[in-house]
Amino acid sequence: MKPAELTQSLKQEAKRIGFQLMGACPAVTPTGYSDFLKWLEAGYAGEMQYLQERHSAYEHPDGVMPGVKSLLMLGMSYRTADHCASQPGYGRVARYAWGEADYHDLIHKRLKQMKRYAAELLPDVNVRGVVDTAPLLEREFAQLAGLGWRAKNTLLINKPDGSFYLLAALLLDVELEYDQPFEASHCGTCTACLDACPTNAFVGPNVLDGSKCISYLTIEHRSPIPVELRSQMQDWILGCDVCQDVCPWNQRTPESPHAEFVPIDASHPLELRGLFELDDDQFRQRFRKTPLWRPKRRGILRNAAIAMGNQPAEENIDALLLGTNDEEPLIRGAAIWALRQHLKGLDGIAPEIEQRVRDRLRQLTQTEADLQVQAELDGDWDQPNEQVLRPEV
Ligand code: B12
Ligand code: SF4
Ligand code: SF4
Repeated sequence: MKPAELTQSLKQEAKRIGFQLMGACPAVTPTGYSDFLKWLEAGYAGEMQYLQERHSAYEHPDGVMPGVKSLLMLGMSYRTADHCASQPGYGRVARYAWGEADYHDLIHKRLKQMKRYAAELLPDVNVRGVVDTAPLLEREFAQLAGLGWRAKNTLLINKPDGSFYLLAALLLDVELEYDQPFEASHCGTCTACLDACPTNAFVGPNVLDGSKCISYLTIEHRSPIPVELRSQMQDWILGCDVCQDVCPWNQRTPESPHAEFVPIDASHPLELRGLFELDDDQFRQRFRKTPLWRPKRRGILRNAAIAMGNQPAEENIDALLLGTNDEEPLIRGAAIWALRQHLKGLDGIAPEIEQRVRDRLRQLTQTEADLQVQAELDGDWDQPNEQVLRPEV
């Protein structure tokens, strides 16, 4: 089968099974590889060791599949509804995670279909489908395959359909008919994404300090969130959409045809207080198949406490007090921080409730054994005459 005919058939099949963007490019060393190494060197990957550990595999797609000659780059649209206004006790979840299913499962299922289809066309072909986790700069290959440009917010934007697309790649050991790379940038003089980022995570246009991005902090970062970034995280508890929501190219993007991305009420936004009542098993049962499973119970409850600390309300306090009792130190620490934010930020808090909070914090200074959690109790509690007793450790 000739490359042009094969490519055409593969693209048609990809469209039929639910991808909206498709383009082909050769398997080459990505031009951004040396910048990728600089990016790692600068520490912008934070705790994402998996990027550093496989840095040499990014040099060429044969680090993902030996013998690869071509890539069919694919995009799946996930835009459905819009974000709801935030309110105390609720946390915002990034759009890609609103539905019931994890997009990796959705896409993998279709990549397997593509693999079977390619084998029907060419029985000896070697094919591998990847999404997200392989050492491949997906946005760079998507640009090479003509799907759009890498924008100032570092994401791939399609003209005219915007950036609410998830990317995937089908690697093949045969030649395809290649699309023209997308050479132009359509960001122009706009800097809306750079200006709007809540944590100031952009070092400059096209360069993101991943370790400051809310998406990283809420999903990938496993330790306590750096204190200086907590207030800036607003009410995001999984991912962040700010640098895409403000983008002019995303104002009229088509709706995703995939029902799996339509928000289930519970995640749009997510009610936070009830989460503190779920034990490990209950949490697993509720979230195991959803994108909220990735940070696990400890990550989601840490994020929930921080979101509540950023929007103080008397009704949060019982849940946060429960959090200070949790077996998981990460959750106890975040709940303590959030309660302290309530003491600072809640006007007109009922005196008996304030007393309960202070009593609990004081009690914890006597009993808390974990050093990181103890550190959350350090310092004054914004009460000039407060006597905080520290245990002798
Ligand atoms: C690690 C990762 C992250 C990290 C780092 C993000 C990043 N921008 O790299 C974190 C956790 C922060 C993240 C967040 C998000 N992610 Co993410 N992420 C990835 C992943 C797995 C790897 C990306 C990677 O290799 N980054 C490494 C850096 C080096 O890449 P880079 O930004 O392109 O870096 C270039 C520039 O810095 C540049 N550069 C130019 N000049 C200079 C100069 C210097 C000195 C330096 C240092 C660099 C430099 O060169 C570098 C190489 O090209 C990809 C999937 C994949 N395998 O590609 C998904 C992916 C990029 N993520 C995706 C999404 C959807 C998101 C979020 C929107 C999720 C959310 N809603 O919360 C946010 C968006 C944040 C943002 N503005 O980027 C999609 C993007 C789809 C699209 N349309 O572009 C991808 C492709 C996943 C997928 N399969 O669809 N993500
Ligand atoms: S996802 Fe949010 S925190 Fe991350 S770069 Fe974009 S605006 Fe900033
Ligand atoms: S907001 Fe403006 S600068 Fe940022 S990606 Fe969109 S067009 Fe480019």
